Amino acid sequence: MLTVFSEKHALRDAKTELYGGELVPPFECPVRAEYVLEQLQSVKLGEVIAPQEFGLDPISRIHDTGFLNFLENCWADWQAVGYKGEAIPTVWPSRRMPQDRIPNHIEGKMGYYCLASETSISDGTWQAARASANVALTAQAAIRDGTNEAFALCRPPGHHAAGDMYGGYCFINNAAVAAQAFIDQGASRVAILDVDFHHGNGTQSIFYNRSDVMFLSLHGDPKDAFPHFLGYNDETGTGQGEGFNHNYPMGPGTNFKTWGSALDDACQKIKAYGPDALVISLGVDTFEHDPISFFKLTSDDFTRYGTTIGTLKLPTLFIMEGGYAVEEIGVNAVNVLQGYEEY
Ligand code: Q9C
Ligand code: ZN
Repeated sequence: MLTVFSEKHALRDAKTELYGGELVPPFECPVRAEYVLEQLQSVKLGEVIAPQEFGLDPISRIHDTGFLNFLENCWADWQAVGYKGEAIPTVWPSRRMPQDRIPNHIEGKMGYYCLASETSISDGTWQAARASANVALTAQAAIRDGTNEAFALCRPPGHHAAGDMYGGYCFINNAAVAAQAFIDQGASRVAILDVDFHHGNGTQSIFYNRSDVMFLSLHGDPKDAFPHFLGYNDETGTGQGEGFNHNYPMGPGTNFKTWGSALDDACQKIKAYGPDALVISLGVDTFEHDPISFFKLTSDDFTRYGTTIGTLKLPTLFIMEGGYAVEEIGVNAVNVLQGYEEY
């Protein structure tokens, strides 16, 4: 399988994550991508190429211009105020406050454009996020040009990022940008299957009123898991999009028996939808030893479900999302890709 990878992922190297009231080293760290790269090279999965530059146009199809300008300038603006630490918001437009005023001060801007404050912004974040989107778009272009499957080794991840909000370690929604590129190049329908442990709130919100992109997500029940405020199974889409959003929230301790049944159901819906392309938001934080998640998938389960995805026989773009058991992240991610190829 073709892999796209950018060394520039390493520019995303924040020193802090707000976790349990402490500032800790981020779970979403550069070594994650290095371990996945090492593993796919050691099993000789296939060619690894660097991304092309696509510019902001395909990103602007998904993200608000004000939001992208904010991301680009956030770190400079934060430093200009004289703050010493990494950029973390402290205030939000919460209930009974207007949702449409954008403050001038960086402190207010951060709250306007942020959905969760664990994710610090620092030097290089924007550059790495741009490179990550280029990785997704390069893999997407390979599929458009006739390659059946490709792996975008994206970092930072993307599925929590909405049209105008970052958070959950995500800045640009790589899966959404790639799905939109398929549509813009003539695809009638695209399905996005999100198997990351966390609900893909950003992707869901981006396509919620559309029927040309179906979104399906298997994830920890938001009653108990991040992002806590989206991902319930009664969220089925609105307007034209009604019936094109499918959530499978599952509780603590969920094993492959339960998770695999949800995947089978999702695959039936994808088959019935008949998409021209399938985008997989591939997070491997469903792993039994993941430090911030509560599913119980084993390394072998990743191979098994890769094969299930392969049985759909669709042009498939895998996009790296989460996974924080860093020692095993390479094996688990590459197992999915090898399982897919086994079919
Ligand atoms: N107690 C992705 O996997 N905080 N993002 C979780 C757990 C945020 C995960 C706190 C998790 C974000 C791409
Ligand atoms: Zn996740």
